Amino acid sequence: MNYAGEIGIGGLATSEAGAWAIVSFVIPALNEEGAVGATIDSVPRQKLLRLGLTSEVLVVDNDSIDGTAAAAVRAGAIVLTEARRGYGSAFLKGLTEAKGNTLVLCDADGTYPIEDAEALIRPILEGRADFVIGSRTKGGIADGAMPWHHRYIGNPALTWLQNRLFGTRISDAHCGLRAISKDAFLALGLECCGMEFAPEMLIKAAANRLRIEEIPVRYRPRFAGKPKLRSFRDGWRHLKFLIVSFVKLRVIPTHGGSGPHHGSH
Ligand SMILES: Nc1nc2c(ncn2[C@@H]2O[C@H](COP(=O)(O)OP(=O)(O)O)[C@@H](O)[C@H]2O)c(=O)[nH]1
Ligand SMILES: [Mg+2]
Repeated sequence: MNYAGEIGIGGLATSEAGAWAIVSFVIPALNEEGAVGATIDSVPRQKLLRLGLTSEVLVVDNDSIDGTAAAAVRAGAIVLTEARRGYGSAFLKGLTEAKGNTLVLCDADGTYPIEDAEALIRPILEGRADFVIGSRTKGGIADGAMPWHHRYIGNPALTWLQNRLFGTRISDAHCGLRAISKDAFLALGLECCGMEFAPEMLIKAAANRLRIEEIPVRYRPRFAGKPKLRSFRDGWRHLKFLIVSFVKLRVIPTHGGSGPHHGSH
């Protein structure tokens, strides 16, 4: 869907159906009481409104034992509860419920510059891309934001393998700041409930020949709280997922049978 011609006419952006274009921010949160409020506050809702875009913020909680949900409501988000545990389940719930034609995926920990969301969604709004992923490798990583073994070993190695196996050309496969059109999200048929959701999205985006664009994003230390992903367990799961997906795509092509290819950027 292309909103380019619709933005800037009297400041209004309308969808093909005549409704206002909506951007949905979907934020999974597990015990993020100390960071979720400030993360929601940094969503540039007024700035988007000036561009004619209305927005909603959906926080998806599944098993927090702290005051995450209350903090999110106080900051003005809609809080959804997902019974199935997991990072992927939370995203699947939020992205499915989202009303927006453009969906932004972000952590609840303050690490991503969600205040710059306009740059992230612009390629989709202008009809140039279906899926936009941030790159912390290109945008810069502040001291203390990422453990050295993620920065110099795990992330580069898994990103290299992702590109090698699936023909993507990205520089930061683990970046959690992403945007996708609702239509493209629905076309992918994502189903992973755990952390494999992140590579599944990339693999299926390539297999479905989505137009993928990468933009540099800065990465900073968490506002508060602890990381939920565990380096070695999740790194290993990610590696297994890439290999199993590669084998499956080669043997049983899915979603139009396109298989791995060299995506356009
Ligand atoms: N609802 C929900 N959110 C989760 C779950 N696991 C992780 N998250 C959230 O997903 C985001 C990414 O996790 P995070 O700990 O920041 O991982 P890191 O960025 O790789 O260190 C954060 O906002 C977490 O609170 C989960 O099982 N359920
Ligand atoms: Mg995080």
